[in-house]
Amino acid sequence: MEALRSPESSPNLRKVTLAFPVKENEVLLAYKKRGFGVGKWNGVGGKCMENESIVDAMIRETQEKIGIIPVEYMKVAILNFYFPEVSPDKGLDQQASVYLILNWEGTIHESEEMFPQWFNIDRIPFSNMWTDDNLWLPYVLKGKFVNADFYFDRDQNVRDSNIRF
Ligand code: 6U4
Repeated sequence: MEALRSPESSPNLRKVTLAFPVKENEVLLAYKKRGFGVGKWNGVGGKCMENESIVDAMIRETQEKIGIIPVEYMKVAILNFYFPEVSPDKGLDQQASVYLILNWEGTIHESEEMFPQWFNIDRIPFSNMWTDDNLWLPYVLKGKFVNADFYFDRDQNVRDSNIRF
């Protein structure tokens, strides 16, 4: 059996962001209309550009994808996603920095890439999300910081994980 790639063996994980606006007992998810993760509800985000800080990428991606500028936010997780059955050349292995957005400017709207919708935190549509999400999102919404590694099979389901709270 092939060895799993690990943080040590994949030092150059692509940096991506995931952000979740929250208010009272609701969280905003966005439906991915195209690209990687198409058809899934997810946080808002995307790839960091070269020489861009992670916070700047989170703010830019949130503005591009749902129209708002985060002004108050907190980092709540660092998640390493590995796709050992896909060639590393495809660049799918990635490290997501996850934020809750507590306050923002502007009005939430749909973009070409994402359709946003508020969900009660007790009714998150985990069956239409990445399969790792129910292993960490409930915890970060309760205020825990999560560090985790997730390994996916070729159907994009979690086949192994290592979660640290
Ligand atoms: P472009 O090139 O603009 O289409 P971009 O939108 O920047 O790409 P993309 O489509 O590669 O990024 O998607 C990366 C996004 O997908 C990031 O926000 C992280 C998220 N993502 C990837 N794997 C995930 C996983 N297993 N669980 C999860 N989010 C994941 O919750």
